[in-house]
Amino acid sequence: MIDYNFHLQQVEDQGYTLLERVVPLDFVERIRRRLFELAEAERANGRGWVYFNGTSQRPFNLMNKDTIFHEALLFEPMLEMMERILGHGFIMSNMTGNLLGPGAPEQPLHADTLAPVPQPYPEFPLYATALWFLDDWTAEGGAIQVVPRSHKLRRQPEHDRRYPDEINVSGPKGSMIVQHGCLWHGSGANRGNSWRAGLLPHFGRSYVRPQEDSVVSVRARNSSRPRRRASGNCSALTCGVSSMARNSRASATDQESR
Ligand SMILES: O=C(O)CCC(=O)C(=O)O
Repeated sequence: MIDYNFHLQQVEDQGYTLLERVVPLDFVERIRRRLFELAEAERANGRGWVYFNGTSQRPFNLMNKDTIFHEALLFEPMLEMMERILGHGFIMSNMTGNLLGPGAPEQPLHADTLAPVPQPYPEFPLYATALWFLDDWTAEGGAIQVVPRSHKLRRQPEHDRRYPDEINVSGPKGSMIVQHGCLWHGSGANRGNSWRAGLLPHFGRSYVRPQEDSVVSVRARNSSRPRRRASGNCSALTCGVSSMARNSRASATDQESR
């Protein structure tokens, strides 16, 4: 049983919460395998977004690349947390993978509230991110670093500055961090010898600008895009994953949506 009140309180107080071993491991393995296949194919066709001196890679726009990510979008504990943080009708802003290879340096700290939003940010979150651990995340192997309670400052950190109260948030494969869109964080340096994979769905309140315009970027012929069942013609990507989830707990890949 997930204690949502506890986790929501953690997000409010600390800026993040860790849901340990919340995603079934067979689902984690399927997502991880698909992400690495996509990454390899994108490198092979020259379109891979490789960064951190070639050590790491980000497959973007995952909703357009495999329906397994539609299943991920409908993962109930994540939706429940997002609805509590962002309110009814929240939208998916983006879904990317982050594959940190051995030798990846630490990422500059930042908050996931989009740049056009003026600072100080509002007292309530406009955005929130879920980070799925597709491997064990360890301090040695590049687990995320966060500055607890920094969301209360309602601004971005200073560029390229590190802060003394920064901590690693590590945990076993299948865990998930849910974080407030104003929390300062960044991926840690990967000093290990294996990859550290993560799935990073990003969400916003119903009225904010998403990172990615899914209406345009998810091809119409990708007919299994998750739908809000109430109206039947409105994509969950833009019209509120929360109402869609409430109206149907069914998976995005069921017969109706094919
Ligand atoms: O993968 C991670 O640990 C965090 C990545 C991140 O913060 C980001 O891409 O905004």
